Amino acid sequence: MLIYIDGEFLPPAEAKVSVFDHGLLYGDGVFEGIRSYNGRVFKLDEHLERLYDSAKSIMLQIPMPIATLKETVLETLRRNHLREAYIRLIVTRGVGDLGLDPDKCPSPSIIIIADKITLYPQKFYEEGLAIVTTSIRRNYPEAINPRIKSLNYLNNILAKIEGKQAGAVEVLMLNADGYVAECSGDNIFWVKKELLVTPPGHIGILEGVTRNSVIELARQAGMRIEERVFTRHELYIADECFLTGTAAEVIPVVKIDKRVIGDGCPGAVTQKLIAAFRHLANNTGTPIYA
Ligand code: PXG
Repeated sequence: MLIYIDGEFLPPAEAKVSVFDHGLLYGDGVFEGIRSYNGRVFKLDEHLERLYDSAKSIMLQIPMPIATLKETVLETLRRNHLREAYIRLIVTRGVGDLGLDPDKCPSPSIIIIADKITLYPQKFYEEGLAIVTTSIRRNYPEAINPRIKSLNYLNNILAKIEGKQAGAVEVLMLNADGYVAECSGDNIFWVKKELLVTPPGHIGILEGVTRNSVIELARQAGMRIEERVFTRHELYIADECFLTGTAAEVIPVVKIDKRVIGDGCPGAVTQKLIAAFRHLANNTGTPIYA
């Protein structure tokens, strides 16, 4: 495996960052998780745009134009002879001193790791997930905006830990006001009587690339879709529920806090969107090997 780090392609044992990197010291940096399917990178421009937006929001200047970074992601995949891959793109604040001051970090680091993808068990897609609500609230947007995909993921990790203790694969997070926000690493949707609903960006969620693709697919299929605020009550009484994320794609949810959703099986709308998403992912994207 070859990892891109600041202009070089290095084997894992040599791909190292300094203990003074503020990405390590403070979680000061941004990242993206990207997939390639069938030799093409899915929604690469959208992921890159979100990376540069996240960086801009934290006043981190990515030391490479977007077009060059795009080409470097593709080159990393080529050097690793990958067609189906999970790509982790990371930009850290870089090396500074032990203080917080980001101005003492003159050169941000860019890291690209491309590896084979580990898929979730097929069983999850056929039978659906049981999720639970965590007591850990999603970050308050005026503290750390969840729209920033930063290296500071402790909010999500604490939620994940609680979910695992309850035996759940994913965990539902509410925002500080008690409205449904998202899961630890996935966005959430529900369906009732032909209407598809997902929380709006402003309540404090990561606006997922998969989420946005699913909204577009649903619109193309002529579905009615609303981005609006809702409570868990509406989830409990929904006909269907599913999650979206780069790793999970579209995955059904059949139980939330021990309430059975709909008839307890992945619903028709969910199944239709799973198929539509797979078709899109396998037939679009930036070619790795032109
Ligand atoms: N919400 C959060 C909080 C996320 O971290 C998503 C939604 C889905 O966004 P995309 O753009 O992927 O559709 C994410 C992204 C993992 C893992 O290993 C997952 C994410 C990030 C880092 C690791 O499961 N999810």
